[in-house]
Amino acid sequence: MLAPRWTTSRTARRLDGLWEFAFDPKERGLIDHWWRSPLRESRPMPVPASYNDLVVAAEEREHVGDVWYQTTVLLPDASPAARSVLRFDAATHRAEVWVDDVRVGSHEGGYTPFEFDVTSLVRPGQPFRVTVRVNNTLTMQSIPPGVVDTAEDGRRRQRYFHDFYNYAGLARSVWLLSTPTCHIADVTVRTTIEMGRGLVDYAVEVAGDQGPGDRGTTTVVLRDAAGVIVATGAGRTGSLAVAGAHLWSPDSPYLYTLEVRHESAGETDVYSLAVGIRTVEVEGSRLLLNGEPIKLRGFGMHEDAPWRGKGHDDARMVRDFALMRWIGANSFRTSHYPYADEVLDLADRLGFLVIDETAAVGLNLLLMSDRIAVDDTRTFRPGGIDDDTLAVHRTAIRELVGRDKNHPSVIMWSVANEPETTEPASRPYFASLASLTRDLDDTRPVAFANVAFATPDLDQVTDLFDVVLLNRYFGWYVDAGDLHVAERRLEAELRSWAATHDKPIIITEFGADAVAGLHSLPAQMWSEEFQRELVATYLDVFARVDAVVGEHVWNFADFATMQGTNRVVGNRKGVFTREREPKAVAYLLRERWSTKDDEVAGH
Ligand code: GCB
Repeated sequence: MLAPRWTTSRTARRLDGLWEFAFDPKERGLIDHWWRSPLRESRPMPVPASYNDLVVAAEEREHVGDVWYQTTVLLPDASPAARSVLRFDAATHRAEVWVDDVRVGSHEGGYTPFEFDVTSLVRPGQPFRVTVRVNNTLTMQSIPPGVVDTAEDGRRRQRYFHDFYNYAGLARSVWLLSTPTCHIADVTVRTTIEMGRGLVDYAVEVAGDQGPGDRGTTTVVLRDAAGVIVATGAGRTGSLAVAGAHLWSPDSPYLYTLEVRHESAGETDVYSLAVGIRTVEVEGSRLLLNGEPIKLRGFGMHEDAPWRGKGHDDARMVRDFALMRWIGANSFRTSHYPYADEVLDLADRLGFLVIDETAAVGLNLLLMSDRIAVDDTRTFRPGGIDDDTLAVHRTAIRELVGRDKNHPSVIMWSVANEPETTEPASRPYFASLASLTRDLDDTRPVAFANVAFATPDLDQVTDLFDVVLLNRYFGWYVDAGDLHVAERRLEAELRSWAATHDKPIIITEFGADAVAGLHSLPAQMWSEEFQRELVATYLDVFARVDAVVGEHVWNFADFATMQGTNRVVGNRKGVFTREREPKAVAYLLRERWSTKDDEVAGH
């Protein structure tokens, strides 16, 4: 799906701001047709933002079920729009949408965009009402999964198998887009390098034409960063050769612009997108970017901040990238869901290598069995993670790849975080996901982040994937506080992965909670000193194991979670606080990760 862009033939108007908002604890909205009139007893609510931390009542913050958003939109009198589209960058976790009294559609999944053609419902000069029912319920058939139980006092409670707060609402922009009737519906770009030349293969999908007789004409132009045309093409598919191409890399995130133009029956549509020419390959235990081995340094992250929750915020995003540069990181994982489009655009521009993850976190009924009562802790079974979940998971992958396939920063797909992969039934499940992802995109490695219990002797699925991603917590959840044992066990396990699989290994999580300002000598758990020592120990081990090609500290910043005895108002494994100030470990990482060259390049 194409990202919203202003071009000479398109407008892209954000409908962000204060919307009307109402909780629906008695589930009256659908029965009483709340979309048919202005929401009663509504309150203002900002879009984009999660609503949870903008209310003060606990039962509202923890509300399970529907909430309603509504706004009124006016098209200018002289609106040139031939086709109007209502687009939501995300609605967590599902949404149903009406324009005035007409239901225009629904969408499942909280972190990928969806849009509806509303041309026949909107008229220039006339206001129209947009009403959205957003539902935050997680079940075993949603991605991510969860269960709803009933407390002794009759309240519905949402339980889930993942460690970040279940923020909900319209956390990303809502748009009113206009395009010509016959329009460019999708563009796919793949880049290769052949004898010093960059090749940009493109495929354009057109929709809204007059039928088979009306092919129209499609032309493309590739411009360099100075705006100079370096290649042109004609037709809906083609290959553009760029002699002496500037390759995209973290050191030099060079972007070309591909301008696509489609003309048909007197209409012209224009769309342009950034293109980075680069290749990603796995060769034995090495990860290659443009044919050269690369090492990833960086973080697992979260879209998370005070008040806004998961609401996208350009200011927070810019600060996060500035801190990543300051510390010498070159990479991050979109743990544990697809991030806002804006984040990947900036990663393209600033040269970060992204492991792009679906929202499939918590496909593991054992992990939270101390906190969530499930009768049967086998994960893969009817009623557990089953064929219905698989269908939703496959759609989540299609939507992720569909949205992010053209980003040079995206170098790998992660189909899940810490799923159960020791049950034999996990194998067909993951075989289906691995082959789907490769069918959709055979230019990037496919992986998933492995959980501590699924050691090489027990794991059933790693051979189906290209890279081994490991989340490990020796010295924290196991051998708590003992870094000597942690060091030995970590090294032994990494060597055993390297011996059993000839694949690159990336440690996608390692870390320790530290409450900022808590100190202890000798270092003890929860202090800044202990976090620093644990991270230093791990980095030393990684440097000794050749197959390790990446280290992502968990986590970039402290973040909100559900309440629990092992969480101090959220997860404190951040290298930065939730307010994005450094803890002691940040200076250690900056020292280890910053090289002279980086400093010269202004990293
Ligand atoms: C993990 C999870 C991550 C948690 C982290 C922790 O393994 O992947 O979501 O936040 O551990 O801190 O427990």
